[in-house]
Amino acid sequence: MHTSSAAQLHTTAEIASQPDCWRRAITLAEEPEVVAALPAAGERVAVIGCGTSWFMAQAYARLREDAGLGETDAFAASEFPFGRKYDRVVALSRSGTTTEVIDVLRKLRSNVPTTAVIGAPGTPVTELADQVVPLEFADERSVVQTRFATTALVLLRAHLGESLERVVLDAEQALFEPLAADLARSEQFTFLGGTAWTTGLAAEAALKMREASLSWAESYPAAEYRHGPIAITDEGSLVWVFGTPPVGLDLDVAAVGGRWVARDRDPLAELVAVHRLAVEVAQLRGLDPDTPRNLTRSVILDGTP
Ligand code: F1P
Repeated sequence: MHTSSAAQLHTTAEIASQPDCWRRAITLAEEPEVVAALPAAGERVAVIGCGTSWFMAQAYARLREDAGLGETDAFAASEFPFGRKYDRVVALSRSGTTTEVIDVLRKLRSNVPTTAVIGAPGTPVTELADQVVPLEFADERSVVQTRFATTALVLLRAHLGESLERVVLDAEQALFEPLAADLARSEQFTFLGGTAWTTGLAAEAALKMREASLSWAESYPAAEYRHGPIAITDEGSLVWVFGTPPVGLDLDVAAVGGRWVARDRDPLAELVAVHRLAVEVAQLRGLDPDTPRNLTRSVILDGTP
């Protein structure tokens, strides 16, 4: 099978463009129309998405709530609890065409204020949402999402009031630092969220490994790892933590033969390192990350008008 070199892939180019996209998002977060479209302090908010966008929703929801800005839930769009009362629903969608997201926005119309953060303007999600924050500069040709998702989360983090310049520098470092050669040869990948908001990032890291490289990849809150998942760890396992790990977990992983990775970098920048790892593992296995097996850029189900 012919595979492109990493340098020729859309996926690789999009991964490498993340620091530039993040800088644009940080600036955009200060625009008055963006500030007006995103949740105000004190609002009770639900954030929805599918796949990668759901995991970014999880990370944002926990960050917003922990910042004291209001109760914030995250849901896979397919599981939205219509019986609950929210002041605003935020939808994340790169494509703007995902059926489950469209269904929620259609049902909420005229009842709850909605905001969509999207990659592709002029799509059904932009027509259904009351307010739209377009990030078309971060849209992607790749099926496997990288930069749209992280750019949306940077925008949302900036809107929460975080200062993100160091995060961008961390991402630049994650792009240029060589990946240890043995990481890509792991047989099994476990990603852990060291702090509540990073569990969504860990889930996204595992999804990236599955989508791009067909790897056996799992994710958990870090403290849950001892409650069962440790059973699968052996000499072929990589255990990678995002954020601060529980004390002693590194020793527990080492004791069962796993390779432990924990770095003092912003967890979103660590996700960039996993993006690179996913491409590297795919290529080692003779796969083309630009044409992932069984996936499409957006899931559009039959019957979607
Ligand atoms: C998100 C998504 C991707 C997934 C797949 C289908 O869609 O679920 O995360 O990798 O390719 O689409 P979107 O609503 O963000 O466009």
